[in-house]
Amino acid sequence: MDTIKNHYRTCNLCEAMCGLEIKHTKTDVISIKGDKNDDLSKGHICPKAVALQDLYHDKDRLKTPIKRTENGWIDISWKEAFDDVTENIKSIQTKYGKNAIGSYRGNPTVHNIGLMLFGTPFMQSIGSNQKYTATSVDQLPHHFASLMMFGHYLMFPIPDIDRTDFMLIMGGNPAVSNGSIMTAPDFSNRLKAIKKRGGEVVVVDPRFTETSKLASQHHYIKPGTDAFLLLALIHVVFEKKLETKGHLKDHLNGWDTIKSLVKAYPPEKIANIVGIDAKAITELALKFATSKTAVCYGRLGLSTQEFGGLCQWLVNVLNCITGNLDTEGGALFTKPAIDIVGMSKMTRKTGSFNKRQSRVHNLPEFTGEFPVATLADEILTPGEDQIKMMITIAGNPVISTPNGKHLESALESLEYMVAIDIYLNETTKHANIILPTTTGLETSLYDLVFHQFAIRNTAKYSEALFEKTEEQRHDWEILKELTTRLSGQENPLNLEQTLDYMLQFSTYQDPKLSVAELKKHPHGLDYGQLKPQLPERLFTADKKVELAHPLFITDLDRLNTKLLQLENESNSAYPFSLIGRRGLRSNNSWMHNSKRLVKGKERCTLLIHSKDANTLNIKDGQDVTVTSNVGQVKIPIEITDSMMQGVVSIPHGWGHHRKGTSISIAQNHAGVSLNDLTNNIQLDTLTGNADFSGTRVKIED
Ligand SMILES: Nc1nc2c(c(=O)[nH]1)N[C@H]1C(S)=C(S)[C@@H](COP(=O)(O)OP(=O)(O)OC[C@H]3O[C@@H](n4cnc5c(=O)[nH]c(N)nc54)[C@H](O)[C@@H]3O)O[C@H]1N2
Ligand SMILES: Nc1nc2c(c(=O)[nH]1)N[C@H]1C(S)=C(S)[C@@H](COP(=O)(O)OP(=O)(O)OC[C@H]3O[C@@H](n4cnc5c(=O)[nH]c(N)nc54)[C@H](O)[C@@H]3O)O[C@H]1N2
Ligand code: SF4
Ligand SMILES: [Mo]
Repeated sequence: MDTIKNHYRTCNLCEAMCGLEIKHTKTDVISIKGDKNDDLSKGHICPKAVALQDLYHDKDRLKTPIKRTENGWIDISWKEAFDDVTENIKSIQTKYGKNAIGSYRGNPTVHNIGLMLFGTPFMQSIGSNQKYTATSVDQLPHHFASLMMFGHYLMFPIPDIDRTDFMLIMGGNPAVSNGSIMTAPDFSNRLKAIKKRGGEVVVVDPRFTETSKLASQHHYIKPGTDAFLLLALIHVVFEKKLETKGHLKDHLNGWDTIKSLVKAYPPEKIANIVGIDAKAITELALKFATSKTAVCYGRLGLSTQEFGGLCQWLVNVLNCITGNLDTEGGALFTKPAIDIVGMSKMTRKTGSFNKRQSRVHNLPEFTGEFPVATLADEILTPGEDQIKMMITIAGNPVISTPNGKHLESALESLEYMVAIDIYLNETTKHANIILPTTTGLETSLYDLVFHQFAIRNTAKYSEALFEKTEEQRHDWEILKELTTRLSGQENPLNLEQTLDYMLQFSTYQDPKLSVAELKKHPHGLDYGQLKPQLPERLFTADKKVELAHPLFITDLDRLNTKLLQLENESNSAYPFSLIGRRGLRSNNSWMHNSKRLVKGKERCTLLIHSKDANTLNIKDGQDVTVTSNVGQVKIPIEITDSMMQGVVSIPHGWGHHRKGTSISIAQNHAGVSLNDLTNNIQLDTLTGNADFSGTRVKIED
């Protein structure tokens, strides 16, 4: 009989970085449980981690390169695949120039150390400006606010949830998502602990969410109006003279500007706009400002709206003016073992904005990439620098970016496409060649990014559990091979050697860090709670927090125009506002091929309030047609009073009915794609981020 062993690793599926204890034989998983000795997660896991074994055994997963031919997909050798891809990159660049090659990198990139470390040199070897990632359908406004206020696009203030007395959660549902830009495994228990120690948690969301159920209070808000609420909260803080500069008193620019501009947003003026009464807004502001410590956390629902940039700025301002920026119990900056922010003192890579504009829609560059809103039109619009070839890496933009059908038709028109992915899915089916990679249990992991966003300073390296087969390649091996072929220079370092190189610069050297040292600590290393770091940590030229950057002040004009519009608007053609949601057993668009995760009752439903359902005369479970100005889907409804009236919700990441994919279980649980309704050119024009929270739709039976 095979011997049974225990393996310890970090789950790579979401940002929570849960420690796993996996009982296994040489080729099989026996059980996947939470690792009680993991310093950060202390035994917590969610159902997705258990499905890592399904991913490992999935028969639909690709193991060898495949090529699309007139007679369907055929297996080819790695050599043939690499030859084909490099020849096409070179010939397309010779014919049309460097920028004719577009790339899109998706979310799992950030959960994959190989893609993180070998992605940049690969991008450099292509040398194209046409770079896109999932950032611009996600956290771009956070980066924008950090760059403008703190001088570094990765300097995110992280809620100190284990010590705070008051947490205001806006546009995030961490009880399901397990937290984002806040690595805090077992968020639900940490939230309950706030209440247990006498604190409070308030959720502001158009849906009464799983997080709301655990909170002390919930306020429904009309989608897309959070910037007004934040301005009113700040207004009250100043009006009641509850502001404090605290330890940052000599390190703040723009204080008086903020104080005077918020005068225009008293709660009475914006109450109807946001859908929360003025008294409740005032009380919320008072509680926030008078709690010993407090923190406002705004996440995806705040970023992916028309004023995403303003929202993330105002979240930081609210924390700052109440003395909760860079303080224990407020929002703090991290200092993990591999400190990519700290290392920028050497590399000087602190982020950039608007150094150039996209060709078709004139959208601003951010830190070397363009907003994905323009990608389809960059492929479809003739002219110099038109994208003729796409490279997708760990991304499924047909499902995950607004107006997926438009992108689909754009991908069909390409001269050539290569996908580095594990599945033949809605996006990769458009490729000429798919280069499949190892994933999950077959890979090693060091979370370069999520240690940087964690509520404690930590380090952990996970070794691969199962050895890859002879035919398989790791992501980093594929990128390394392509980079060598394109640049003509071979990188002498492998994955562990590259990581070792970075560990030399670690903040913590007791014990001296190396991959070998980290392997001795399979439950991770904990360097304690976050500590205040300002002003030293700032990257702004004058070492001050920029509270009133002119770009935000100018963008307020756009917000004020919106205010007038909202005061006079009726949306009779599209009377409902559509938002998304996430499910505990779903991970963006790509984990629906696990039976364990998709079984049970239909989850891709349209949530609607009972009064709205009554008005429309529709019954629970009935199929309805939902139409926006870009598309239409048919979906069963689920009546629930957890929705705000006038707002409906479809979960993000479904829509696996498209022909020509090879994800058999997902195809049987297809659902519909939320992004067949959202509009690619509906944007937060300040940052270029997608605005899909609050898409206008009509519903018919
Ligand atoms: N309307 C709406 N749209 C949204 C959202 C929403 O809430 N509403 N959410 C947005 C957010 S937050 C995000 S992050 C994006 C996600 O957008 P994407 O990153 O484009 O989509 P994913 O669904 O994460 O797709 C990941 C792809 O990576 C592949 N993959 C998985 N593991 C690996 C691996 O180890 N190596 C490689 N090479 N490939 C791998 C999968 O097969 C899949 O094709 O979607 C965004 N889009
Ligand atoms: N189980 C699971 N976990 C995941 C993922 C997953 O797909 N499944 N995806 C991962 C990824 S890539 C990310 S980025 C994170 C995201 O993690 P979260 O930021 O927690 O994202 P969501 O769960 O989509 O929550 C967004 C919330 O915003 C609300 N909302 C929508 N519009 C508005 C608005 O205009 N104003 C306000 N105030 N609220 C609004 C929605 O109702 C929803 O409750 O989750 C990660 N974790
Ligand atoms: S919460 Fe996230 S990291 Fe933790 S087990 Fe679930 S998917 Fe993995
Ligand atoms: Mo995301």
